[in-house]
Amino acid sequence: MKVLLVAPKAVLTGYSRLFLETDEIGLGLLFLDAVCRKQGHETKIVLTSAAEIPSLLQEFTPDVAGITSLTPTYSEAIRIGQQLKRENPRIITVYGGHHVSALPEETLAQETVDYVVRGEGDEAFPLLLDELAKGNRRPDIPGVCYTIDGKPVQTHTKAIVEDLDSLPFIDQEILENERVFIVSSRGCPFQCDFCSVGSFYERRWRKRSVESIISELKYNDEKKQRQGKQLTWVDFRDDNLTVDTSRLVSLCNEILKQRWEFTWHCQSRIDTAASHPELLDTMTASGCSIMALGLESGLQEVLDTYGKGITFAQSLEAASLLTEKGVLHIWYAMLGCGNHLDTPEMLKRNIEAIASFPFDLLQVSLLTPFPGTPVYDRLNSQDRLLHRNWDLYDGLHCVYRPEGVEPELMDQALLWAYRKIFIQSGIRRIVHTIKCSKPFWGNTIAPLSLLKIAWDMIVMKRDLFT
Ligand code: B12
Ligand code: SF4
Repeated sequence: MKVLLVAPKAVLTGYSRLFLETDEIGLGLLFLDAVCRKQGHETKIVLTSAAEIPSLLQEFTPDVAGITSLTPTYSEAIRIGQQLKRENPRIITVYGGHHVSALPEETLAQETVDYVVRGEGDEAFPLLLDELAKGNRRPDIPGVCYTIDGKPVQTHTKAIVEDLDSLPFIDQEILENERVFIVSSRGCPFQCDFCSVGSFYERRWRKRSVESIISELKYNDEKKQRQGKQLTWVDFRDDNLTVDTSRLVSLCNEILKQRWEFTWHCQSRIDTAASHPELLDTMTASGCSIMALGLESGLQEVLDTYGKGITFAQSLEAASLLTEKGVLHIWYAMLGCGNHLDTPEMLKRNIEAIASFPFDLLQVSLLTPFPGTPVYDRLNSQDRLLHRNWDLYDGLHCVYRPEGVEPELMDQALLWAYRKIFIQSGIRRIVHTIKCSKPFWGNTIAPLSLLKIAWDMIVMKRDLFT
């Protein structure tokens, strides 16, 4: 079959230009591309918008379109499906990703959605293609949902891959990126209030063997060498690379044995980063140079309501340990908690605590209730979601009714936080941030947007909380 794999471009509003210009074809589609090609299907992957569909169909006429989306790209994903059907009603549309997995019924209610795959598509999608090729439009495959006489079926099932080592390697060249991306494990054993990873994977953390990871690295290294290039940067896209510390030590030792010269980058939880200095030594010896971690909040009482099981003191400890070991540390923090702690006083204290935190790089967002998360279920059942304009569920707009402040104040507080963190902290912090962001220049940072937000921060002089 001819399969078009589509990543929708985000609709950019306000400050989303700063972050979402990092639009990229997610690895999920690359996995689908690899399994489809292994089955003998012809594929084409695109990052596109609904407006570009007519010209795209002149080059490639698919039998099936597999469309991915996150919450902020869901509406565009639907528009893309509508445009595809308008151009050629015979194209079968299949949707997947975090948002539609959490809301399969709502997605199937759209006339132009033929199938929703809940969970991981690596096995379910090729099975669906096989059945469609045989003319079976109502297959019985876990995770594959559709409607019969307008009623959604199979929506309680989910596809989870048991053996990650069985999946083919992805084609990294599609991304045209200096980095090589590796997913060495999937899922997360935790369930934080704000995060859709725990529920999407049903809290099932699965790992690949060290042999499988090393052979994927070798495969990419050799490919680069044949092209006269070098493997310089490996980006582990696991949600938490340090879940199984003994596997990680074996992986680091194998990387060392191969005498590779690349540096690598991962995400972790502060409790592992802060409590295992010897693990950090092994990681840095094998090339770990950047680590991203969730600070989440500067206030312990807020952290306690997020259910992550971490403390602000642990984050401070982790930051100083990482600095000592020479690892660049990137942190993610949020404003808002969707409960009684959303007050002007708490917002102010949170911003002050985050601003005084010794980060190398930092991204602050507003708490966003993504479907599938406990905070979404809570706010939805309390009827406190302001709207379902998914384009604005991007971490930069307040989309729920906080208990103690106006939503508009939350929106302004985000800009105020950046002002406090960068402008008021003085020139040393700005210089440090610019220096630390160097590895990402030209990669994920949009310079014009950065100038725009910097300008807005400079002109925003009024203290929101006085
Ligand atoms: C790497 C990453 C990024 C990268 C790349 C994004 C991308 N498009 O994948 C960057 C930095 C750009 C990014 C940005 C953002 N991200 Co992000 N990101 C991740 C992260 C850590 C890993 C993604 C990944 O590679 N997964 C591994 C692959 C294999 O899994 P997958 O993509 O989900 O695909 C599988 C299934 O979903 C399914 N599937 C997916 N699509 C399809 C399609 C079909 C047809 C089928 C059949 C199946 C299928 O099968 C795939 C194979 O198993 C995830 C956390 C996570 N574990 O998913 C957060 C995550 C996806 N990000 C999230 C968010 C919120 C964002 C931002 C909004 C943050 C911000 N404010 O800047 C932006 C939005 C960007 C955009 N334009 O939409 C949320 C999404 C929640 C939601 N419901 O939308 C997540 C889940 C994190 C979280 N803690 O909740 N992100
Ligand atoms: S925030 Fe991190 S630890 Fe918590 S559920 Fe998400 S991935 Fe797991």
